[in-house]
Amino acid sequence: SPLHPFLVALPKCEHHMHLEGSLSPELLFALAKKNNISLPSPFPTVSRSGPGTAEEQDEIDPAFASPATLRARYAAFTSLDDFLHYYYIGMRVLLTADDFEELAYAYLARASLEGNVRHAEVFFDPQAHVSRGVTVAVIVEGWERAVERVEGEFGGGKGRKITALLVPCLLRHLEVEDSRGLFAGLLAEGYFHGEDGGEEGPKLAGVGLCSTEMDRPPGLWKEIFEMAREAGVRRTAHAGEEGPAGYVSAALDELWVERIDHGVRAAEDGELMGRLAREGVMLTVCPVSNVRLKGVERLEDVPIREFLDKGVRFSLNSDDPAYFGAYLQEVYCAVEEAFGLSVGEWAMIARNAVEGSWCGEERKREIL
Ligand code: ES4
Ligand code: ZN
Repeated sequence: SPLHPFLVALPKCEHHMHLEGSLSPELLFALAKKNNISLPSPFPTVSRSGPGTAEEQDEIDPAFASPATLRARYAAFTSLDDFLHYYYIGMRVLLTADDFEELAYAYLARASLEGNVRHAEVFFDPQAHVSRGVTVAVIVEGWERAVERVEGEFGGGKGRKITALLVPCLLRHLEVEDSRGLFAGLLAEGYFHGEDGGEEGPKLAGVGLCSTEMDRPPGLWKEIFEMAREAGVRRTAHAGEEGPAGYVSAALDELWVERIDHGVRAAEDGELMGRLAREGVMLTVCPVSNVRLKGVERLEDVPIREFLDKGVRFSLNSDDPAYFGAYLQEVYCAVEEAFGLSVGEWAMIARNAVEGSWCGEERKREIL
């Protein structure tokens, strides 16, 4: 596209990238080896006493033969849950603060150098780590070392190239009580920023909700998000990815979220589209993710045109770049390829992404 140099130079903000979703197959295998973590065997179990148990059979997966076979399997995801199966296996290799530092540094450096990403808000899944004995303190330690290194290397102070915030997501496939315990603990330990933004002091910029969507309506997390609202903790939730438009409304009405992650199925409801436009709710759309998880057949089927025409604000995001094969710069290019947007439309998309960020107003002015 003739717009390619312009799209690379656009200062970008990313709001929807799961740290664990930036784990490349190569780093996954390297950390499994370093940490002595067993992955599903690529070979059928041969047992003298007959076939293995159901559990053993579950741990046979030819995709784990090599990084290349794993990447090939990622290219054939059939649904959100099919992806999540691999995503949760992959993150088992993350144990130490060093591991999280390496993971976060690789993402932030690439975002800055390849995509001119100026501000990144990165999700992680505390429950999936705490359940393995890896504490939030360990993850935050690794994260902060990565952010410090990136800020040091890519320009510190006022004109620094990239700022980054960390946002825990509660996991929808687990019992609500599990979310409550985790969230109440983080709140009591003073992990959260207030709504005024800023990067100093407390470690976490808000709270999100992700994982399996079908049959797990947002309202189940109402009391927990009420705790967040009362404590002045910013809120967002995945909704309308596989689930119906009604889940987007429910996230707004029952969780008081400021943003909606994905939200693409909102386009099926004209009234809801009007509300999103009126209230200025930003959708963090992940078009390549939607294609790879079969929410839509082709990128052209993501309702980008509808959002633009109806004045629904959105940012473009990579979601799980190592699993879906596209980092943010590639997502921008893929969207341009599919929709052929104008320079004015791209400038507005990038500006809305800055305005919808959870950094302070001062930082927004620096990026704009
Ligand atoms: C996710 Cl694509 C997607 N949807 C919901 N939850 C997630 N966690 C990581 N990626
Ligand atoms: Zn996501």
